[in-house]
Amino acid sequence: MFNLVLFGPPGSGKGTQSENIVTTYNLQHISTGDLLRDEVSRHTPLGTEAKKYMDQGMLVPDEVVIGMIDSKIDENPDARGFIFDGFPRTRNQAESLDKLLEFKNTSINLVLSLEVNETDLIKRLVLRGQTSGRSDDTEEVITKRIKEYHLKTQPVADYYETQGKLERVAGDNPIPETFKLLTKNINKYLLPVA
Ligand code: B4P
Repeated sequence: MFNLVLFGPPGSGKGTQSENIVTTYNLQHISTGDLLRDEVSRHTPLGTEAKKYMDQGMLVPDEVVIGMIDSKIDENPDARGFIFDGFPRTRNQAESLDKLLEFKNTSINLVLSLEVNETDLIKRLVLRGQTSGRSDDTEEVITKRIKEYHLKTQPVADYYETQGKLERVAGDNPIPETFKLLTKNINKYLLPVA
């Protein structure tokens, strides 16, 4: 089994690149952002709780997100591997993921960190906000999300760097070029199927 974490600030292209990686390598995609938005749109108790944090640009509490990941892995016992998109976002989430995977006799193989400057991140997300209808894609909330990223999520990169699993990839090129850079790293571990 091959498990990949796609890491980076809001708007760095994690969701965008995951779509291509999933088809190229036949991996199971787990996006905590998508899972949370699905809960919000179905007005579940979890979604109602999560929305309060998301609308303010804050991270949803760890227990909520970790529980979702656990069930998603169990739903896909025959997966070739998983791509974790937008998770882990705190050191606590990263440690919990390691324990969870160890219990399932597997582990994280590679962490690809998409590096994009802050001006481009804001531009991309404001642009997406014009059509996405996402309540967290306004300039005010985006600024808070980036702050939250620096405070709570960036330490996750150090956590994986210490384990020798982190590779930094330039994320400010056009989408196909960024994809090529990502595949260069993944191909060292896994052959494409498409
Ligand atoms: P996410 O859904 O993970 O969203 P994101 O940070 O906006 O996204 P991403 O990096 O995937 O950007 P994308 O490809 O879409 O999180 C949303 C919220 O959910 C969080 O703020 C938090 O509240 C909550 N949450 C999620 N996971 C959590 C966790 N683990 N713990 C706690 N809370 C959690 O790209 C953005 C835009 O840029 C798109 O419009 C795209 O077309 C464009 N783009 C992409 N690549 C480009 C490129 N190379 N050039 C130009 N534009 C590009």
